[in-house]
Amino acid sequence: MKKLAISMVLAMFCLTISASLAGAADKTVGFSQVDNQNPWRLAETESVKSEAEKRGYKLKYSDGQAVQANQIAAVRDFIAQGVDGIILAPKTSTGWEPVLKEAKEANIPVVLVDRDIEAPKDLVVTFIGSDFVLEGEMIAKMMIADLGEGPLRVAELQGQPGADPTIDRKKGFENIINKYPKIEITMSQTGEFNRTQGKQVMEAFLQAAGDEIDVVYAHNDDMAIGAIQAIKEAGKMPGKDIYVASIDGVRDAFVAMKAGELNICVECTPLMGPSAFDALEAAWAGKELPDWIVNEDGAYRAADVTQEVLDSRKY
Ligand code: GYE
Repeated sequence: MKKLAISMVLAMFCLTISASLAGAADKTVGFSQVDNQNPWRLAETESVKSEAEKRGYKLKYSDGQAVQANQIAAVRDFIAQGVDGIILAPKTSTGWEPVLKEAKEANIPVVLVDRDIEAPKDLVVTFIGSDFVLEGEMIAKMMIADLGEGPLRVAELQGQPGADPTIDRKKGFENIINKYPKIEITMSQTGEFNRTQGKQVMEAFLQAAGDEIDVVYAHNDDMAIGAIQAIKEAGKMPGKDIYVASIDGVRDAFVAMKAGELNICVECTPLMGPSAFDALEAAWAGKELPDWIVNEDGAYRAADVTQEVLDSRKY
């Protein structure tokens, strides 16, 4: 009797396991990525891909090559193929409503990762990402703590135009510096969130008024790393002659901080695979989620970066 009961329990247990595995294997998820132009994006792509594999989902992956129209076409394609869920890392904050309505009509839940959009909240399950206003504010506060209340002339390297982190990282930084009349942004241009363009813009800034730049504020690490190279090539010392600040926390930024060439860096995690699939699973189970799942970010100064800190970085 006892033996029979145990084997029945065992059999049921195995059935449950194989049923849930079969459930996962049956499901297909589409992931529309903005681009893969920098290590942060590569880390995010890898996080989503490896989590899909871990949980047994089929993943359809599309690289938008930094063009929003490509991403809209990819989402439409996912809908036409009848995927069970969509993970979207949207390039810009506007222009998504029509395609998101199509997904909703097809009953396909969409989870936004890393950038938020301007659209009615009921069109998406949730937005998973950092507080970009806070990141900009943290940069400004650390800069002022290090350099004082001015006069300071800041050259700003903006991210992709119209992207949520570009808008909010600028807003956050200005929220703080606007309280200090002697701190001003004297130059500001997009470097598109990549190293090559960050370097080119910084070269132009240096040529125009190299001796009048006290600070470089880059909306992401890759542009800061490009700028650091430009500063060196112009015969100046990044981190000393010009204070350099950026956001993301990729490994290369930690290397640059350890070398004293990047002064401060605010983290912004790209490791969103696990929370993105948690959100989709909640949506499939009919559970409600908050509009925004906020990722917590740390902040670092060059002096904090020991070899141990560098070795502990996950992206
Ligand atoms: O900072 C940048 C990337 O949207 C938060 O986009 C993300 C930003 C990140 O390409 O490196």
